[in-house]
Amino acid sequence: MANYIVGDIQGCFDELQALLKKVAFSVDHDTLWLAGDLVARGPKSLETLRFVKSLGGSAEVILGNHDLHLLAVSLGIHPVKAKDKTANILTAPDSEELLTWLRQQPLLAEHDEFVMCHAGISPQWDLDTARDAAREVEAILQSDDWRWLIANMYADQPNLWDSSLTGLARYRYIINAYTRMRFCDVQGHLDMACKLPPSQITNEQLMPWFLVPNRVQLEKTVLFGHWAALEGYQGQKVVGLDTGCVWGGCLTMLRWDDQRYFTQTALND
Ligand SMILES: [Mn+2]
Repeated sequence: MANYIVGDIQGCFDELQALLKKVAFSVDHDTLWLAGDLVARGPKSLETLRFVKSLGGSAEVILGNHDLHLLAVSLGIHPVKAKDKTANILTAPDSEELLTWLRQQPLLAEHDEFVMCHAGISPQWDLDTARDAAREVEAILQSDDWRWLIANMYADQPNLWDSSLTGLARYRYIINAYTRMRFCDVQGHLDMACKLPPSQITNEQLMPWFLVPNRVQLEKTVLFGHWAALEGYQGQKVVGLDTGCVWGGCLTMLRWDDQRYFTQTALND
């Protein structure tokens, strides 16, 4: 009965399988937690989606920016890019089934001791606010209005949470915080432009979201992916798990129950 958490897979299906083998993952007894971005850029996004869906209740999956982008591409809102290597998902016989399953996945998943999301938790949110925010957007993605939201989600503003935000402005902030956030300024405004590792930041006004001075302290550990340039991060109740497998790094898996890490270096395809 172990909980295994893995960062961004992005189609690195063979590396995921190698990790599961390494730990002798049991579909009947263990739970696999995946921190979003199952698809894009790596070689086997279709295989990854099919496999994770087949795990049913043994997998806890949350949505990343690439997962939402795939939904946008499926609607024709954005063109299919060859470099994403996701075109075969859209033409697969089970495409509809896979994409419907994907948009049923949450933005925030929860264990007694940790929460998991793709980019992070807004520094302005306590856990109750984070939960409510996730549930608001998830309800739309799971409804017939999902096309409207996906078509209109792309915008960098508003970049600061205000509980009085309504409609699209509110949803955009929630989606950006959960799936795209990396740096914030000292007041907690999200900065969507900078993708550098923190060590290369010369602008002292920017800091990783989890180091914003007045960030609300959460009672559970936050597990997140998305930020390959961090090359993994272990801070005070904050753990980054994206170690850039798709960029030639490795896939990282944390076994929560004994806090042991397992890694699989990128395999040549
Ligand atoms: Mn991402």
